[in-house]
This record gives sequence, C-alpha cells and structure tokens, in this order.
Amino acid sequence: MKRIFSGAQPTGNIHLGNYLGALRNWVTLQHEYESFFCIVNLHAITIPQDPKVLAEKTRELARIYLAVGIDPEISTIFVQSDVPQHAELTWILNCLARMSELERMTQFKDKSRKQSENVSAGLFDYPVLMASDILLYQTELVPVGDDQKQHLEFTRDIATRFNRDFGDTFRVPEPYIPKVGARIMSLSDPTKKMSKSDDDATGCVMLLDDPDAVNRKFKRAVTDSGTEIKFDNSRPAITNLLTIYQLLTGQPIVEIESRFAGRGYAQLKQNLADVTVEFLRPFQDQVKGIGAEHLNRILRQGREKARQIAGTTLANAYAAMGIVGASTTDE
Ligand code: AQP
Repeated sequence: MKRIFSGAQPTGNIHLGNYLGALRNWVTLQHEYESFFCIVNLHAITIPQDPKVLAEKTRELARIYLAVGIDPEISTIFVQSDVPQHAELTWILNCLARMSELERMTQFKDKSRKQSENVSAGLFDYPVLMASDILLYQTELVPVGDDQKQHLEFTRDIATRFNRDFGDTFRVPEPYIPKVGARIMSLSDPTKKMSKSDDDATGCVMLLDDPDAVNRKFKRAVTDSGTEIKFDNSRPAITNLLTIYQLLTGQPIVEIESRFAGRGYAQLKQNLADVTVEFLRPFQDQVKGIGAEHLNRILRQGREKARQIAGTTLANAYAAMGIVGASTTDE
C-alpha cells in the first residue's frame, strides 16, 4: 500500500482553512493509503510558544485529528517529538540544504517579517524539518494546503540530491493539493490566507469556536462590491464564502448559485454561519468525549509504529553517508 504523511502545528487553534485544505482530505485518503498523521510540535517552536499552552494544544490537536475522522485503527497518529529521528535526519539534510534555497521560501519571508526581531535559526530551517518528516516514511503523497507547495518542492529537491550523491535512499514524494479549498482566505481580508497566527482573529473560524463566535465572525465577514452571489475570481470575498459553503455542504456550484440568486449578502452569511455551526456541533462533542487514557494509548501505539519505520530509514541514510559508530557497525 502506498504511503501518505501529513501534519499540522499545535500552534493556536485549528481553523476551517486547516480543515478544508488538509485534514478533510486526510480522512478520505486514509482508506486508500497507509497513513501517518503527525502533530508537529517541533515545528511549532520555530516561533516562541508558551510551554504550558503548547503541551495542552498538542493533546488537543490529537483529539481534533480523531474527532474529524482519522481512524487510529487504520492510520498512525503520533507526536513529532516522540520520534527522535525527525530531529536527527534534519541535521543530515541541513548539511545538504543550501542557504540560498531556504532564503527563497515565502513562508520564512512572511513569518520573519511579522517577527522582525529575534528570528530564530529554527524558523529558517523549518522546511528542512518538514522534508525530514516526509522522507523518513518513504512517503508517496503529501496532502497539504497550497501554502506548503514550495516546501514540498524543496523536499523533492533535497531527496533527489541525497539520492544522487549517496545512492537511492528516499522516495521522492508528490504533493496532493485539493482543487477546491487549497487556500481558504481570511474572512476579514480575502487577500490573506486564513491563518492561526493572524493578529486579527475575526477573520479565522476555529473548529472549537462556539456558535456565538461563528455567527459573529461570518456576520462581520467583508464582501465585495456588487450584489450578485456567484463564484467569480474577480470577487474574492464572496467566492471564499461560497467555497466554504460548497465544501461544508457538498452541494454543486450551480445549485448553490441558484439557491442564492436574488438574495443578499446578509442571507449568504447567515446561511453559512448556520451550516458551520451544524457541522461543528457533533465534531466538538466528539472532541470532549475523548478520554486521556484512550488518547495516550493511541499516541503510544503511533509512536512505536513511527519509530520503527523512521529508524530504518535513518539507519539507511547514515550508512549511505558513511556515518558509522559503535552502534552502527560490528567490525
Ligand atoms: N488558509 C488555509 N487554507 C487551506 N489550507 C490551509 N492550511 C493552512 N492554512 C490554510 C493547511 O493546513 C495544514 C496545517 O497547517 P499548519 O498547522 O502546518 O500551519 P500553517 O500552514 O502555517 O497554517 P496556519 O494556520 O497559517 O498556521 P500558523 O499561523 O501557525 O503558521 C497544512 O497542510 C496547510 O497547508
């Protein structure tokens, strides 16, 4: 069975963008692929985090994975820091990565701009850690949102470079970027992607928002000039709202457009808020119902399976590079 790997950061709160662009597709793909879903807490610390909050968010994100429908009977769910090979392989790949290619990464440019003082070396190195995550599992396909496309290209480049210099060691992965929902935009600024770390929280609908917050955020959502409710790329705000509606209801575009023909923006927003609240209700109940022991069991099981595969890949990479020591040779 072919493999997929993906992850999300336990930073802030998971939002509709993360769900519609990534997690939702994991749920479908897990039936076709051997699946590894990681909570990438080592990526999270590339930006300063409160230790207590980070620990809580790590476990909350594991609950969210389960509640959206990741089935631990068929998929492996684990925490990145539980598998030390991720950090080890990062060091190896750091020695192949070029400063110039990391400097070109738009996520680094955006995030370092927001954080103009004390930008960490870890933030610069984020794509190398991500490449390690993916390559350790000999991953075929990586389901991500559009914002991760450039990091995926880097992963492919570095895997190809390693294989060329040291022999075939890593599978070169393909991205899986959905045709619809790959970039859900902020409700308060449709030129920016919906993002956990956005200073303006009103643009971002969190999966754990209560109905009041959902209603308030959609009510305040900015719209375009004009009155027609149609999918149209020259009207990004309305198209963004319609895309969310389309993905949450599963209705075809023509049906949605005829449903809102002759109606006003306020009605679209209210309808979308209702659909979202209905979608979130059972999901939030599920999150609350996942007990600590059950979660520990799943994460321990995930850790063991992940360590086994990651350990084999890392040992092969070390051997290919001539990195030997007391634990790697019996001479
Ligand atoms: N707005 C988005 N639309 C579609 N997909 C998105 N993703 C993120 N934002 C959108 C996808 O969600 C997955 C998990 O994202 P992440 O936790 O790794 O962090 P990120 O990509 O950096 O997303 P955020 O929300 O903007 O987090 P912060 O603010 O902490 O950096 C990924 O597959 C991502 O593509």
